[in-house]
Amino acid sequence: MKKFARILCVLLALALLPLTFVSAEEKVSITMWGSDRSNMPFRNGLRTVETLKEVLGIDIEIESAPTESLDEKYAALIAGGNIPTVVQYKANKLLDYKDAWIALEDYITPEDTPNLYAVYSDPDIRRRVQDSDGHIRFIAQRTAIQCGKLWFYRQDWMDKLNLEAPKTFEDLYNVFKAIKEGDPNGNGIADEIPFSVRAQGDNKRANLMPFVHSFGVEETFFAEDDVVKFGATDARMKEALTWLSKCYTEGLIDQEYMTLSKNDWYSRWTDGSNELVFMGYDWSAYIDNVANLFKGTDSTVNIVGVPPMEGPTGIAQTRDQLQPLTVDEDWNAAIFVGASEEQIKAAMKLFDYAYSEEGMMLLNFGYLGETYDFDENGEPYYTDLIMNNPDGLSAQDALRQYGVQSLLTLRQDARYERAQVTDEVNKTRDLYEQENHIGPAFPTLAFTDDEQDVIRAKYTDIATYVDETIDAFIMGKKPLNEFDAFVQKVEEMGIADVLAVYQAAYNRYMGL
Ligand SMILES: [Ca+2]
Repeated sequence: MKKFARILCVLLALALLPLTFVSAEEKVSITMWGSDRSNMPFRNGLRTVETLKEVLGIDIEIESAPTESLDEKYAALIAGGNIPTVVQYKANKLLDYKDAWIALEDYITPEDTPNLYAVYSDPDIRRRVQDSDGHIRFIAQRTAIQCGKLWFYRQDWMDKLNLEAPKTFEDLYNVFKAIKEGDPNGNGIADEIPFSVRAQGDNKRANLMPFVHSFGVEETFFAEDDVVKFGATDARMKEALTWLSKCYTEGLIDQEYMTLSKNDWYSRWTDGSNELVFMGYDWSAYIDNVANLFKGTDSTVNIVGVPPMEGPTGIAQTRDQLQPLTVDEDWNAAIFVGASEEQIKAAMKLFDYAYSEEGMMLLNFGYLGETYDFDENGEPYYTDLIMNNPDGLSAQDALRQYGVQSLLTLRQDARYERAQVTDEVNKTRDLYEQENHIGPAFPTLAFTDDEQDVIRAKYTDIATYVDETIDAFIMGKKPLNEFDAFVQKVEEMGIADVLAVYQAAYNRYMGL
């Protein structure tokens, strides 16, 4: 933070220099920093970026930050002081440096940015981007659907072993056992892996833990009757961990759930001959991705989406679903305080365009007559170039070659989500949304500097300790009769102080 104060001094000094006027003909240039992923490119030369430059009459220079160790790259960017006009990152990481970004609320107006205004004047949206002092410091991606991730399994194996669809965790345990012992892949070896997930995100067990939601808790913070609680040490977590640990130690859950890459996970489903996995949890489109792995080798395979299992009190929910704004992801855009007024306006024009109908079509569907067309009902559909890509790319990868749905802050469209996937995926997503299988998600909160100090001082160590201990419980390295000692240690480490800070931020968010 001290380093940053020095940057500000330099900026102030620069501001006092005589202004140099540019000719009216000269285009405004903005620079944008953001995460560049192999499957989600954010680079100069992307076709959508070229189109945006042309349509908006601004020069856009992208500073790609390869996605590996993005946190360190972001810290280096801030410390280096040579900060681009726009920086895209996770909301909480941006708000770690509140002074670095301009307040945007005065730039979100019906006249200048009508498309942003239409969205951000909604109080439920506004509170999701509002900082602890009431300012808006970033523009976020607007999502279109709620159901993002879900469970799916091999119905053909269920049929083969004459199993009934499980409803409860006890049923699911019994199904896992039957799969493990029933040899549905027919090789005479008990090599089946009843439940397997790939390691994902900062929390490597992100695709395993949603099982605990049906027990009524979340892994970390959640609210119950407006009281903020800590899930890891809740008595209900002990129940959930008992079930997970039983499954893991009996070999019903993948022994490598912490480390499995996407490709290794895929080859567990099938490597062309051996088929090991029964059930998984991932983004809904993975129902199709996984089914496609069997194309040409096994036509009997039938991957279906399944609702969450029912917990001890009858809850059957997953809570880690999409929010109206994805503030936890890498594409929230803030504007650097060192930007000129022209650059600020140009950046806001770009964001506003991304939220407009025209910009939304460009960034969700691409190019009319090339990547998409309209059917007789006026609904857009992707052309064969995308859906049956000649280079064998998945629909999503084919689109992203064009810079469609790349890491630009944008407004997603439900038609994009529906047009890309099979009826099975759409059916399951509808089931989750319509039959109350999506539980209340805890909001991403904005903290004051003082509150952040408490979190840094106390919660950093707690999070590390909890993280390791939960895995030790699941893997049977630590018996669950040590759960109470674990709870006590977390209390000694100061979880009550952290909860007080979360409660204060939560109350601000809720207007309590
Ligand atoms: Ca077998």
